[in-house]
Amino acid sequence: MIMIKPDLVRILIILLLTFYNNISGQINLNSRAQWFVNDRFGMFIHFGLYSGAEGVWKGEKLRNDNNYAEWIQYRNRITKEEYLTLTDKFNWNEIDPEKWVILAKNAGMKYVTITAKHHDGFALWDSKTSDYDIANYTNPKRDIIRELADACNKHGLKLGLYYSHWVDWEHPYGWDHTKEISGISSADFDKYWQEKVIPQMTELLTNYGPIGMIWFDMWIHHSQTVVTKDQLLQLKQLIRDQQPDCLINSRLGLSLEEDKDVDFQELGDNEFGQKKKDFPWQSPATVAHSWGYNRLDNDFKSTTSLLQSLISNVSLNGNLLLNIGPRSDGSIPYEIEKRLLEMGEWLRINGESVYGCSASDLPKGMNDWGVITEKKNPYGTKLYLHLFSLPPDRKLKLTGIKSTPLAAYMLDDKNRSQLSFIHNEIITEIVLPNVFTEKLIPVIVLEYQKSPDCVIDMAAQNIEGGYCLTSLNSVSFVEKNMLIPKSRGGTVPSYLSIKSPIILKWKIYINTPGRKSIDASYSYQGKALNNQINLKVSNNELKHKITNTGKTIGEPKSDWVIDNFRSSLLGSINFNEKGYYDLEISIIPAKNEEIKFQWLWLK
Ligand code: FHN
Repeated sequence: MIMIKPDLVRILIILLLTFYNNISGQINLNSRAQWFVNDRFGMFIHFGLYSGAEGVWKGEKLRNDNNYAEWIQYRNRITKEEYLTLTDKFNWNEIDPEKWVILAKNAGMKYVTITAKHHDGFALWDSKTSDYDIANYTNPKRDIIRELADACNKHGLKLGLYYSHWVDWEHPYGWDHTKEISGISSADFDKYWQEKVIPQMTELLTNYGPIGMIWFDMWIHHSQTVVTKDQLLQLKQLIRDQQPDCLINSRLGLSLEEDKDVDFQELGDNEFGQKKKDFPWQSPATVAHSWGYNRLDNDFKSTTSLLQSLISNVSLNGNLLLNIGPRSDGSIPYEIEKRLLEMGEWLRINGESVYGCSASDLPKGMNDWGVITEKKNPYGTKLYLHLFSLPPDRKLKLTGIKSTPLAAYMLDDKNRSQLSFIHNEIITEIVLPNVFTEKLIPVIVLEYQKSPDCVIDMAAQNIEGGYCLTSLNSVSFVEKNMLIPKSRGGTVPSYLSIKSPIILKWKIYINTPGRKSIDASYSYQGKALNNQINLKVSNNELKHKITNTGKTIGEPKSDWVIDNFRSSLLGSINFNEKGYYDLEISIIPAKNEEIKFQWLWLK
């Protein structure tokens, strides 16, 4: 029998991990952020005095429809003295931050970021800098940050700290938005900065062990605020000096162009990714609307849609930071806890398709049935197809991959029973099981010998086996100002505004030859009779006259008259053989009157 020395095993593991890290998909990140792009999913906690108000003050609801309960002091104009009476509402015997960490762990989250100090200026730790802290109002003294740090340590999660740096409603020289009326001198603001921000941040960075990230807030660039670039650089340097491995989010307030030394980009509240980015990024999101606990906020997103947000972000190289707002007794609203546990259940079985995954090379939305994540390892590459919708014929068509998979199976199938599939040039057609054991989002694994070759400029077949050809999946360049977004609540769809002749081209792959019909959807409000659409594919041509499409009612009984978008049959064309086809249309407005082109539909 061959004995392998433990040291050798260690070296082999390190080599393997190094190799793994080097080939992992996402580039343009520093080594500090490696864990972040691996972990993908974290918990945000908004907890503070506002949690005791629950979004209502003296019987009056929060004075803002966004339900942000943590803003109640500012919105409802509550004095500091009155606001402090909220401390009586807290049940300190019940509040146990370890329970939040356990929930995060069970939800499949890998890091926790808590509001150490939110805009109200109240510190959740025993701060030596200010008495406006939790230790001063609890007996025995509590230090939520210490307790959370210990719990994170115990359960193997990373700790992040939210710190509201330039907005502070407590300090006389911190910023609150009423100062837009009174103004504040830069000397006074700097007093706040040097007296409160720098010493408090030093406490957080030196007393609580390793901090995974400091989460700054407000999305505004410093040039539009009271805080200066120098102050932000001072703060950033403090973090780099005290905790070189700690990540800093982009809401610090320096643009990535002026200072590249920020570790990841934080998108807007509940803003999700739209396209693949190599630089690490994250969406902070809520389960309903409010961040702090608000008892009137009950518009909860479903578990499936929360999972879709997470997976879609990962499919574009992004993370999700999902928020809980504990009550003043520390409990988590059932609706939120339930969804988090269901997400955890899904991740326990399917997490392989999220953790350590990155974007595939195929563009977002190319395949309309769901999203794809990718994982490279020393033995090959796996693609994970997340099915958000199911094709009616149970045959899933993946368009855009040239390589033939070695294997296809459901991720939740321990036996890895092979799914049958046919691969045709750039379409992999997979026969789906009749019944899925996974009820929320089934995942198909496709294994490849190496990173699969992709063709990204194709218009894919959609779930119904047709092709919806728009300016977005065409290979032609179109001026940005011609792309008109949807309006009037989506009753006017997005379209391409055409006032002079234009040619649009698409590339498609036909895998089931035969006669296909082609429709076009457009709106035209003029009177000319010789507006033209000419379509060419292979050696065939179709000509169509565009006529006035009239008006319609967007919303019944609300005086909502909009331009009608009508779909017209252009004709049919025989596609004799399997293969690639170039399809082109010329749209020719007769009198430079606008034609609003929406799509072609080929099936
Ligand atoms: O004003 C805050 C808000 O209260 C909450 O903390 C969110 C979380 O992203 N950030 C700010 C608004 O963007």
